[in-house]
Amino acid sequence: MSRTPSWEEARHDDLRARQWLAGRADGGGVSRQGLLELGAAMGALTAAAREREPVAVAADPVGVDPGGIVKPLPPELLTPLDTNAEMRWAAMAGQGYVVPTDRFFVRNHTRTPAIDPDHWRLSLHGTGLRGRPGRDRPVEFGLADLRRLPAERITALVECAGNGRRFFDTQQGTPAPGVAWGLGGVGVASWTGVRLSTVLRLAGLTDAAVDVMPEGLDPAYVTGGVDLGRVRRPLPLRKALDDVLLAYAMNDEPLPPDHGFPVRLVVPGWIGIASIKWVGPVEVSASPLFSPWNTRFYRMFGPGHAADGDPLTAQSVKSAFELPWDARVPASADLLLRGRSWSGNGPIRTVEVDTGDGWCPAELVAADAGGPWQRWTARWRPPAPGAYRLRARATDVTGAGQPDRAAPNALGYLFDGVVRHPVTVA
Ligand SMILES: Nc1nc2c(c(=O)[nH]1)N[C@H]1C(S)=C(S)[C@@H](COP(=O)(O)O)O[C@H]1N2
Ligand SMILES: [Mo]
Repeated sequence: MSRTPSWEEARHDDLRARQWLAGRADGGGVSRQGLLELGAAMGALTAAAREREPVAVAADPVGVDPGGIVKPLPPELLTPLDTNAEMRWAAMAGQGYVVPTDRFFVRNHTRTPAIDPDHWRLSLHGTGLRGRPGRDRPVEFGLADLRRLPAERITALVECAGNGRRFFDTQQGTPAPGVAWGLGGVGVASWTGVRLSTVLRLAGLTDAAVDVMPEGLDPAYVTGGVDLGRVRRPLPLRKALDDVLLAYAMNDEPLPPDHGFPVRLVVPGWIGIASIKWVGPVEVSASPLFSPWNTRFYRMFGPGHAADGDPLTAQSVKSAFELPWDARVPASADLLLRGRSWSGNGPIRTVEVDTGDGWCPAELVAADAGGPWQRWTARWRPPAPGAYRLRARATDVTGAGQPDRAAPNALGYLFDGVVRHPVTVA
């Protein structure tokens, strides 16, 4: 599979945000004023988060129960977090390369919609398609139409840009608003579907097209008193024509409701929000597009960043042990620690583990080389009963690694610090 360099996502985001600020990009329904007001509200919120004070505006429906998720949430597999559910890393012990669907994390801005597959349509429209812009009816595909097109199966990682956000607070004392993910806002699955490029070409893509914006059919997202409309985010045409899939199956079963039934995007290598679930309308535009999800959110704000925020780069390097948080393990036993590491820049090259007496190389599972994440093992014989902090850190092919302390940013994205995993030897 080809891989679009990660800088391309950053460059595209930055360009579109600047065009939007200059009034030269279309946002499909959200006014610039509305977003600026939200920006002020978010500013108050992030300031308050730094001060640890409650404020009147809420960034996310904090405390909302995950009743909008359809699948069961057994506590040994998933932990509810507001409208979302986080995978428990202990639930990956003994599993294969992919995350079984029953424990794959769920990130819902609102709730999982019930969609009737017989009436569902993928509906493409916009000035980047052949025909008289604005006057022609959209080009539609039903589920059966998509299934008749050439199918492709890929193994791809989906990770929320806020994965690891909790550790900005618990390890570094710089809390950020938003979903307080540990390390379980990530998963790898196999995805089957049709290439977005195939559908775009059938719909009459022209040379004038520059951006493609898929939109979810879940309820509109309201935050800080502003209705931002449906979840959507533009992709540059180059990425849309590269390796993006319109997936209708996950781990060889029909896509489950929580993961985008009947059809979602899978955008390999890009942050999770790019992989729009429950996709319905797709705008194909000859002019640049923006959405709140690449201007107001999913940018780096705060000290050391531009006033309008810097674009997110690729997902950061992370490592996780397949152990319960505060695991209890027997003393004087030989343990085989297992874990996984991953990076948005590309494959992992090395992993090291520290159980308390220095960094030692972990053994990489050879079969995973070059894939979206890397399994590893490390032997440990706990010397004595007591409390331990296990650490793992990885380096990817670009040389990016994991610092002891992640650089904070106002919205708590791209945590890359080494996580201290508590273990009690009894
Ligand atoms: N329509 C829609 N698509 C969406 C979202 C959403 O709330 N609505 N959440 C996004 C985010 S932020 C992430 S991280 C991924 C999560 O995919 P998953 O729930 O299948 O794990 O879906 C993305 N696609
Ligand atoms: Mo996300």
